[in-house]
Amino acid sequence: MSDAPWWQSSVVYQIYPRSFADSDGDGIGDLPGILSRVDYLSALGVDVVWLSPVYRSPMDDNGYDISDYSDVDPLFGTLADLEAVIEGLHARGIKLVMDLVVNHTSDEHPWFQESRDPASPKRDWYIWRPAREGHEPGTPGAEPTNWGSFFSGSGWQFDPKSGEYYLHLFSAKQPDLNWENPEVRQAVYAMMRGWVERGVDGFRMDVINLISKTYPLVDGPANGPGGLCYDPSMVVEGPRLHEFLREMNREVGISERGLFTVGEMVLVDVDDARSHTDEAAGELGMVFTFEHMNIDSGPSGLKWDVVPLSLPALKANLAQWQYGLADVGWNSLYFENHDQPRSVSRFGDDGPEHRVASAKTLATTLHLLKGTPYVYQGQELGMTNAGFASIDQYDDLESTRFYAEAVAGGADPEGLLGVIAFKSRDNARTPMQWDASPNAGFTTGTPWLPVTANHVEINAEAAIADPTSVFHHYRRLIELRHELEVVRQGRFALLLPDDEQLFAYTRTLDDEVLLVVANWSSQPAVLPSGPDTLPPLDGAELLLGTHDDPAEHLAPWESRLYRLV
Ligand code: TEU
Repeated sequence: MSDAPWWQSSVVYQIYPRSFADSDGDGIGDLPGILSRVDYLSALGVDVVWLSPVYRSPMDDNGYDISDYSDVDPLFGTLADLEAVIEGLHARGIKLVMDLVVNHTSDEHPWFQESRDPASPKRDWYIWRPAREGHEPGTPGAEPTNWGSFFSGSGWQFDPKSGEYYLHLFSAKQPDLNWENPEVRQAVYAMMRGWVERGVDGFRMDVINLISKTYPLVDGPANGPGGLCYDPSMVVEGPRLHEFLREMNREVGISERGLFTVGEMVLVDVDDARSHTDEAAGELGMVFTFEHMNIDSGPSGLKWDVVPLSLPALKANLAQWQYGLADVGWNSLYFENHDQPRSVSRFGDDGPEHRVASAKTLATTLHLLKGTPYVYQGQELGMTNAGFASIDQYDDLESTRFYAEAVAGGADPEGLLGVIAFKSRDNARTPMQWDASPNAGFTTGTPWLPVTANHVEINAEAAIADPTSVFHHYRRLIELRHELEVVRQGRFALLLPDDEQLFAYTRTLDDEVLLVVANWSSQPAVLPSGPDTLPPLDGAELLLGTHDDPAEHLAPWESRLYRLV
């Protein structure tokens, strides 16, 4: 065993509490629901649970708009319920990581309410600006800059109470905190220390590379709808980001206490990631990149501009991160979360013939890379996209606002619905499929988002009972990471970079070499042999495969893990 930090040997399971398990029949998942399922997590074998926000919130963005950082929202239960979840997980050797959303608060947070008064000592806790010079405050075009919000429309909201605008990079109910103000930073660190004292093992930090803004705030290129600037490079990686992250690490004792941290970072590249996750920097354990999530986006880079996935491009990107963080820093590994569609529908083949094999092969490919893998609830079952056909079925503000704005701009509603059905965040937010009963065992009431009809077949109960299920494949991959140092720390090398069907790579530690070959297509694939292809397989030991009786060819979506001799 190396002396690497504990989280480098871990697999994380993300719970989106609203959609995981409902104990009281109100149709919304809650903490007692999570507690009732901890044995399931233990059976899967994960080491860490990342809990999306359960704090008090008006739920404009399902809890990513927080009005009280130190309490649990009654929708999800009580502080005592959260403590019971922490105990239940710890008793099974599973750690708990909380979501930390501190780029912004809710507009209903008392800090913001106070801040609306220009005479308040909290005025400077948020980012207030007067109207653009020569413009009447509150009139079209008077916003202080042309920045668009990530959720459509302007990133500025006029507050008639004080006649000024506040910045909100997300919804108007998510005002950005002013991290230049040391009182803001100290309030955040004190809150984090409070959670650590309650037994929390770390933090997933929401859009943390947006906290340092580049001043003065100025107009950017008008490259978006309505002449707004949709150029996130204006707002990421500001000049004081490293300083703030180091200060946070010190003040909360992140490195000192061995806490788990992952920073969600919009537009982060490998060099930035290395600088933030270099142990010597004293900042973060790892970051979430978005780069591989944008490979099926067109030249605009916008998520709704969908193009077919290029496998060589995806491989090149993942390899770049593997190589870039090989010696310094650490990777997070994910294909899904609560903001992304289901990977089996997006990158795999979710039809009846290939769903199981493709879900397993995506898992094989991801979990045998070097880094910390993340499983998003239901991914281990091969849950699919929601298949909504009408805009009324969607709940997520990102999807509904994009639709409204695009329809107003003259876009074809049918075309929009197709794109939204493919990419909407609600695809990941449909209720967890526990069993074949009418509400999938998620709730006894009416679920807040429709249960996917395929739960009759795709559910945890059926998966646990079937040794060939996607669930058991994940369980085995997690076990392999725990068993083999080469999976945890081995050096990565990409093979067949230009192959349109095969994803192949090796992992090497001392004289142990693992080979992963995965057919990322719904057609059979020939295993190439000869120079510059795959290493010889003579005598190789098959450690894990998706299919029985492996043949010379790979079946559609077949993947194999070999130990070479
Ligand atoms: O997401 C950050 C983010 O950039 C998203 O808006 C992302 O661009 C979008 O979801 C892709 O579809 C984080 C949280 O993960 C997300 O749930 C929140 O809505 C957002 O921050 C605001 O807190």
